[in-house]
Formats: sequence, structure tokens, C-alpha cells
Amino acid sequence: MDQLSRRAFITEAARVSVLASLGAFAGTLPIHAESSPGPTPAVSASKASRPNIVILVADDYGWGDVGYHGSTIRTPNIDRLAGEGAALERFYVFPVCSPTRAGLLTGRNPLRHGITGTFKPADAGLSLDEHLLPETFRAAGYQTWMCGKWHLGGFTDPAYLPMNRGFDHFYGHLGGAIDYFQHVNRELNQVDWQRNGVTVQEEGYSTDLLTQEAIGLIEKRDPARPFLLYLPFNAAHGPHSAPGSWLAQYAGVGDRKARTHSAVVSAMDAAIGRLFEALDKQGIANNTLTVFFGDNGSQSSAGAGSNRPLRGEKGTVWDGGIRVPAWIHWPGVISSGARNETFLSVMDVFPTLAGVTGVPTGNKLPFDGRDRWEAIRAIAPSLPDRIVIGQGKDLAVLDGEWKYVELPEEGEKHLFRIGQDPSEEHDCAAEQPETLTKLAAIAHEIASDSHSTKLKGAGAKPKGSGGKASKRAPDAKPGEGKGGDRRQGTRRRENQKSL
Ligand SMILES: [Ca+2]
Repeated sequence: MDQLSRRAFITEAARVSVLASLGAFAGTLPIHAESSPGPTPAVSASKASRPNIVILVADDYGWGDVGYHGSTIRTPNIDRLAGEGAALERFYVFPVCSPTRAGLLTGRNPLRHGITGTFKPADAGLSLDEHLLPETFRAAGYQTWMCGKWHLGGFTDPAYLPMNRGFDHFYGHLGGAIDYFQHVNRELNQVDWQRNGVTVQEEGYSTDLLTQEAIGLIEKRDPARPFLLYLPFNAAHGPHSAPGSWLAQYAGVGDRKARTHSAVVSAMDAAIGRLFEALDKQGIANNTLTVFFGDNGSQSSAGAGSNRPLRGEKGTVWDGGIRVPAWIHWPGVISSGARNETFLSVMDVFPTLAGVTGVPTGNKLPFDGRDRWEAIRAIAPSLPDRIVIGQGKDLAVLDGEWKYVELPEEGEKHLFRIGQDPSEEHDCAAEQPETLTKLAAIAHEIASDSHSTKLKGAGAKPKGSGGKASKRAPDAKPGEGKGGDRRQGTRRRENQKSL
């Protein structure tokens, strides 16, 4: 029962019941009780029948930006696919891009890698001591492709490039943000668009180019072997721009930023639709397991999207920064229309995919995530598992019914019953001092972990430079240290634009 007591289980069952009765976050999907098993599980698929795997990541894509959560942004394909599969309604990521991607590809907590913010071009990249998901699947015979945004280093040392971390093929960009049409990284003032290490100058909208490349790889694949496709869109990250045809669909939206953001999201939704058409056309849709999620919440204070009714936004450890739209799709295996409230994290993806496909992992370091297949399939009731999330010095812990939030710069510690208080409005810290102390200790445990590779993670200099890890928080802008913007409390994180 996932390390949880019977009492906690009963509490959780009551919570699920309350949520269902309140219609919490009611969308178009029916509630599917966690205790109701779906079809016969296909756990540990045989080597001959291993499914293809597609991992779709939307950038800066918050809770309230998807149609099935009530958004006015039109996402018909994402809604349909979530409905055909299972919406993962308690899926947690990290507050900004790089840590979420590191957590996905390692199955380990990025705080162990020292990644508390985003990689900058001068940073080497995700520690080479880390074993990545594509390495595991390539060793098992999978074709491994990546089309999209990397954001785990590689500008200064080719050892950190995707092709040298387990991907047979890489097309896309290394940095955190590009212009959608010119593919220029404004931080570097140069084109950041490449195929397997060679910069390419191409006409086209990045969302469409990435999808076109992915479809081409699928069409030209070796049909005798399964494939792993990792497609992290730069949509809907800023600087926002979209083709005129998509902007025209939102001509009635008065605010320019909201209009463009909506068009960017809908263009991505259409691209996902085309990808699935290609899978259908190839006759492999039923043998393809797809996972979709946002990499962090929307930057709502800048007018780009919504995380409502969750509190906070991108760059914060409030749920608006870390609880994102997510679903899993595998026809005939995942129950259609399921709405799964099991607490999951991005760190669970690697061990879960390896477990369900029966692929042996090549990790030497222990996972923080776990194989959650049974919980995802609703085979066994599952309670909130312990998840530790950090951003800068801020920390959050999800454990049992509780969520602990620590904001050192503000001198604040909060405690919420997150299951029944998803908007984090009712602070229980004063009523539950022992729980607060316990979760605070858990939050800091990870910093002293013996499996840390942090000195080689974010902030580390390229090999041979002799540099040490940067003392400046990786997410901080030049000149932003102690004091300054930090004194503005929570508001400081609502105004970060270069994450
Ligand atoms: Ca992001």
C-alpha cells in the first residue's frame, strides 16, 4: 500500500470521494474511481511486442490552459487524446524547464543534480554521471529520437548533447527559448536550431518543423524495432509568436499576449493531432504508448496562460507552478475516459515506462521516482507518495495528505491539506507543528544525499576549465543576488521572464 497506513488510506479514499462529490476541477471527463480496475494489464510487455513510446512535453503549459480543464483556448486533439486515455490529474513537475527535463530523463530528483533553476549557455549540462532514459531504451533495441527543446546543456561541450546522451537522432534546439520562426536564441543572439550537432537554417514555424521531423522519422523507421520519440515542444514558451492563420482564430481576444499565447497552444494541439494521424496511417497507433504533460505552470502574471484555480505560476513551488495537465494514452490498455487522481511526478515516468515495457534499466544511481504503472492503471489504490520539489531556495514536499511549502527568502513555512485544499488557501502550519517539522526535515534531506552528482550539474563549468559550481542560483539573472528583487517576496517570482 505504498508505505501508507490503513488510516491514511481511508483518509485518501474520503478525499477522493469529496473531490468527486464536489466536482473538483470538473471538466469533460468522467471521474473514474481509482479502485476500479480497467482491462487486463499489459505489464512487462514481451520483447517482441514492446510498444513504441512517445513522450510529448508542452513548455510553460499550466493547469488552466487545456480545454478539458475549462480553458477558452481550443485544444481539441489534446482533449480527445486525454479522453481516449487517462487524464493524470495529480501530475507534478518542477517549477521551471531544466529540472523537469532532468527529472524526466534520469528518474531522479534534480535537486540531487544541483539543478535548482535553468541551465544557461555557459553551463556544461546535466551531469555525465547520470544515466538517461534513452540510453536504457536504446540498449534494449529501441530507436531513440528527440525532436525539440533540450535545455540540459551542450553549448560548451559536445559530450552533453542529446546524441551523446542516448538519442540516435536529435533535431531542435539546446537553449531555453527561441524565436518560433527565426529559431534565434536571444540570449546568444544566434540561431539555435540543429540536426545532430549541425546548425541548420530553415524556414518554418518551430512547432510544425519539430512535428514534421518526428513524422518523417516514424515513416522511415525500422519496422522491426520499436521506437522512443521524445518531442518536447518549445510551445508555449515565450517569446510567443504564431502563424497568421492561428492568430486569426483568436481575433476576438483583445489582449495581444493572451491572443498569441492561445494561438501558440492551438497550433501545438493541431501538431499533436497530425502526429497521431501519422501513427494511425502507419498502423501503429494501438501499439504506441504516449505520455503528455506540461513542463511547468504557465507564466500567468505576464498574461501568458492560466493556472487557475491553482495558486502561483511558473517559477514557484505553489501548485500553479508544479501541477500540470497530463495524460497517458495506450489504446486497449489504458481505460478510456479515466480520470486518475493518483499523485505522480515527472520522476516516475522513466521507471514506469521501463517497468511496463520490461526494459531493464541501466542506472547505477537509485531512482527517486517509482514504477507507478499499477496506480496509473488503477489496478491498486494509491495514495500520495512523497515528492520533494525545489526552485532556487524554495522547497515543497507532498507527503500523504500534506503539502509543505518553504520560502526561505520570505521566512515563510506553510502547510496545506492539498487533497481538499488544491488552491492552497488554508494554512495549517500553526495547528500542525509536528507535521511541519517533520516535512521540513524531509525537504532538506535530499541536499545531503550521498547519491548527489550536484557538483557536475547546473552551474558546473565545461570539462577542463577547473571551475566550480556557480554560487549564483542558476535561475538568477546577472546582478540578482541576495537582496534586490528578492526582498519583494513572492512577487519576485511572478516577474521572471527568462526562465
Ligand atoms: Ca518551461
